Amino acid sequence: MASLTDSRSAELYRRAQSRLPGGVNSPVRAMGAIGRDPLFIDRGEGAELIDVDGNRFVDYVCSWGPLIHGHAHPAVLDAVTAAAAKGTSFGAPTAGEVELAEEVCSRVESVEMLRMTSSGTEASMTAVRLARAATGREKIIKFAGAYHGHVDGLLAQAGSGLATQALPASPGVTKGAAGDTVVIAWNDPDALRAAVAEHAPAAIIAEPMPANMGLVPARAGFLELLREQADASGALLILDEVISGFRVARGGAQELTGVPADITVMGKVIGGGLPAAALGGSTELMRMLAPAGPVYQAGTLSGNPLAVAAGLATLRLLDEGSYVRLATTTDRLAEGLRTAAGGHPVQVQSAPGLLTVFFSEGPVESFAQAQACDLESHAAWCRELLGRGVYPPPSQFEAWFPSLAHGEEQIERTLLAAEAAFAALPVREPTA
Ligand code: KE4
Repeated sequence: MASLTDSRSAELYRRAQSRLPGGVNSPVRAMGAIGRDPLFIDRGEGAELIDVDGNRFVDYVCSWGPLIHGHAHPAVLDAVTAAAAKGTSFGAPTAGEVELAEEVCSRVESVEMLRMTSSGTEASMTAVRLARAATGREKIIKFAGAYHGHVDGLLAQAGSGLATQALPASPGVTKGAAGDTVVIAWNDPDALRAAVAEHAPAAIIAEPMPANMGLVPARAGFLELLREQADASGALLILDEVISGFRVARGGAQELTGVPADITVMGKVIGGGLPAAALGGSTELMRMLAPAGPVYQAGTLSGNPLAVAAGLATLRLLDEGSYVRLATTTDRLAEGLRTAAGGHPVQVQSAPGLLTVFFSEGPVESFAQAQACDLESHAAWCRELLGRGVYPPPSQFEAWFPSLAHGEEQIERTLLAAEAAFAALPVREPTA
């Protein structure tokens, strides 16, 4: 086992646990899913993280997606510094918010107007409220394994039978809140048709490139079926592009797949590492939001000038060449990881700017198949990677986020570490 000096992290973790639940401000950071304590980070430099003990890592979390240019990009820092020098928040409209809205609308064809929020959770919560207001209906169909933030109605898990009312997925979520949600299996056309026919929903909400059960792309024709079922039933299609937006292509998954949303949820890259998210759609639909319309929505720091500056700088650095480069880096990494795995039964599933290494004998096309992965081997492999200077997302149900700062040197280091990490694992015989 490659070891890590982590005494300062351990000391900080000890203190953190007495003041922060689980010692962290977001659960996945605690690294419980890979069987170790969290590392506390001192700074980021391009594609790399340096923790408080001075350990240096090639980073594949990159703040869970926002840092498409890597850590501390000079252009982003300059923009944020300049904005901060003018004040950090006004509670009044600014030019930057107009510019960012225009930039987003120029990229995502289905978005004619948007409302900013401070988190993806708020944006998806608002998208659901807007869909219910626009249709006068109540039910929402979502997919098992998809994550749209921690809003009560979407913290729901599949009910007992096919396409029945969902059950709370967390204590504190009421049956009432979860009961208006129907959870069905991803990539299951029959379940989708049955749920739409039975519930005539206000909306179908989906990650067009699900990355919260690990990366589990839609099977051929499935996204088109979402669009077709929404149109046929009068439901709205909400595509949650918090991860895929501005990452998999200039116009996100909708550009790559040609399947448009009625409402698009955006986040991460749009804020360049500062708190910003948004929902967008047609002018007619978005004008239902207060104060233009009756659907209430608000936020003290929505469209915050520093987050807008970071987001604008980030988006303006992203040209067509960026997406070619990010896709090439991702393909090189995915192919190299497949080779590094040797005899281990792993599936490396990838899309431009995203990949997941599933410890599975076969392709992963649903949440159930993701849950059936060899989580113990995945955890051990991640611990070995950390001991060799690579910082993977600490959960089988997350994606790797390569950035434009990941150059040949970082990829080489990653693949050497991955090969050694695989070699350090016992090869498990395929299950009968
Ligand atoms: P936030 O509320 O965390 O800004 O966004 C929620 C959200 C919405 N939609 C999608 C598709 C998302 O992936 C997320 C949040 N992503 C996780 C990582 N998979 C954030 C990391 C964390 O929870 O700490």
